[in-house]
Amino acid sequence: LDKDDKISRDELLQVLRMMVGVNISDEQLGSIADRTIQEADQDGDSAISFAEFVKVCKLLLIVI
Ligand SMILES: [Ca+2]
Repeated sequence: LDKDDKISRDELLQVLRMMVGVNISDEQLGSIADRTIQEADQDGDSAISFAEFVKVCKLLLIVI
């Protein structure tokens, strides 16, 4: 993660990869990332702040 206090789609992909492990395709991971950003991005900047990331984690319990 870089230092801008936001999680971009690429960074979210890295985090998701760590969370779900290797038994998921890049395509699936990408669609999960798109979906979680869409659902969790509250201010519309297409990046996830920490507060939004907390929401992402809750969503992931449903998505995965
Ligand atoms: Ca945002």
